[in-house]
Amino acid sequence: MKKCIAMLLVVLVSITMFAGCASKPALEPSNSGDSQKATEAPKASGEKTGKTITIKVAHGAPEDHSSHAGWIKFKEVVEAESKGTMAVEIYPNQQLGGDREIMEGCQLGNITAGQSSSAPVASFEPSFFVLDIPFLFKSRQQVYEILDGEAGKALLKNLEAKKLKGLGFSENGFRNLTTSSVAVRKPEDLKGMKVRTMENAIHIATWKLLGANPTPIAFGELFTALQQKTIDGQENPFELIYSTKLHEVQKYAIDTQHIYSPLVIVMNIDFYNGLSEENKKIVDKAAKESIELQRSIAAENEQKAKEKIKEKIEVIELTDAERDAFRQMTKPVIEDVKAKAGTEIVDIFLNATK
Ligand code: TK8
Repeated sequence: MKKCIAMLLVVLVSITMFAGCASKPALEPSNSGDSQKATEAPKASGEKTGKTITIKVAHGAPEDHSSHAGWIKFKEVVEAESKGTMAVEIYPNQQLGGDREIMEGCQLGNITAGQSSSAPVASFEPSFFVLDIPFLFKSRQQVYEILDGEAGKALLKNLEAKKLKGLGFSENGFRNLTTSSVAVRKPEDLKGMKVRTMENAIHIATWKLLGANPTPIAFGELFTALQQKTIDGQENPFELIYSTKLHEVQKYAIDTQHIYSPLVIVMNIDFYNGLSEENKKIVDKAAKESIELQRSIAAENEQKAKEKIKEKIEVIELTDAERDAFRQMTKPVIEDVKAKAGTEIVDIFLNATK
């Protein structure tokens, strides 16, 4: 009889254990290397969950976008260099919200680290509006030199008063217009066009100057808005357009290259300051190597994505003269940028990009 009860207990325990493993957690970190259920993120100030410090990362791009590869690299370096005393969980593809929610989560500490295009960051720290000056940067090399130099470091430093440790800038890329019905070649073609913008006053002002009707919509709602034709067009780098299939609900892509979008890499500042000096160095190293890798993949993917988009829709390649017409028409927005970001940071960036 005792033997039967013991056997029954063993069977019961194994069923319970199997059921526990098989249940899909509501939110599963991507490529986290374990199926650990998404737990409440550790509070800021480097709280330790048992022996391991967990860094909960969020980003808004799909897993086949270069920014995800960047965060995988971040995870690899942190976990290897810390010999497992720090672990990174990655939540991609807007699982924890869009750019604004990710920034807010990092400020509060319920997300440890994440990324946002720089445009939404300007709502948290207005000096970032300087990055929304149309046609500011001439090339990637110029972007990296400036953002990795004193000017970029000054912007990141400004985030600290907003509870965010700026770890660096990775790459969203040069932004291009797509439209549902108009083969845009000159600003006049934009008259009255409902162009989706990010929630950023300078982007809105820029498209108004071009004669469009700018409509700020969260990135997560963009595909549906285009599909349902509640808006006529949008603008994003080719890699992101392709990886989120936006081109499949558009008719034209135009290589306006009108603004370069960096991705701002941040961490909750109390969490960062709560780390040991050694672990801070590991996070800094992981961020640097992650950004280097991500930028190289993003540069490669831009051309590949453009070719893939060409297979589905017409890609209009503007001549320098055609692109310059857009540049000239957007020049007045510089006054709005100075009013919001401050003349000092604007002058620094204008001098650096001459
Ligand atoms: C993705 C966003 C996107 C941005 C936008 O999370 O909203 O258009 O360019 O890349 O960061």
